[in-house]
Amino acid sequence: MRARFMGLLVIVVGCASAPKPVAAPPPKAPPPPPPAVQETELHAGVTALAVQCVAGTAESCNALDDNCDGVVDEGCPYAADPQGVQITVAWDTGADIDLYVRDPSGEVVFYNEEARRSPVGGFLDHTARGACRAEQAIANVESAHWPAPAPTGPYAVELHYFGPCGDSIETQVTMSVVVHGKLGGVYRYKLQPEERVQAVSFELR
Ligand SMILES: [Ca+2]
Ligand SMILES: [Ca+2]
Repeated sequence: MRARFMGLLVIVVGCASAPKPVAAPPPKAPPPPPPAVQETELHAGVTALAVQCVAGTAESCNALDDNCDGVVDEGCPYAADPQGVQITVAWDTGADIDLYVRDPSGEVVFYNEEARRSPVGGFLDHTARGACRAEQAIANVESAHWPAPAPTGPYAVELHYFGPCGDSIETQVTMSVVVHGKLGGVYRYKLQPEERVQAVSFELR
């Protein structure tokens, strides 16, 4: 009886130690490239700026990539996330300029506190009133952000010269677009008092 039991034990141990075939993992597909700015349309008078930067320069909060790293205004109180989409405008007078962006959801992202996020996540991460609220740390920059992944589709960037807050004078506005840490375009336009204009539109795909 004892001998028969031992024989069964040997058979069980032999089955447990048999090597199992290991399936090779399927090859990973490379990730798709991030979307890029396509089919840009500029309003009359809007100019596209060539790259104006010097590697190693300190970055200023001015809607420009001063240090040539592809990211605009990193280190400023906005633009904390270089992924997704960032649209930044800066201007050179004490005027109160407002940024409006119609995004791929069809809704407009602007300073309205009650509509802080568009259906695709867009919001203004910095608003400003120029000399109307000169106590603001950065009073002549507005910036909009869409978290990653960058929503694809049409974007329309509109500017409004809301109030002069002092002299009513022509104001030069610089606009920049960054998509997933890559500069998609920099533009400039001279906005007249009370003017409202769809300055730049583009497709992200
Ligand atoms: Ca930079
Ligand atoms: Ca800058």
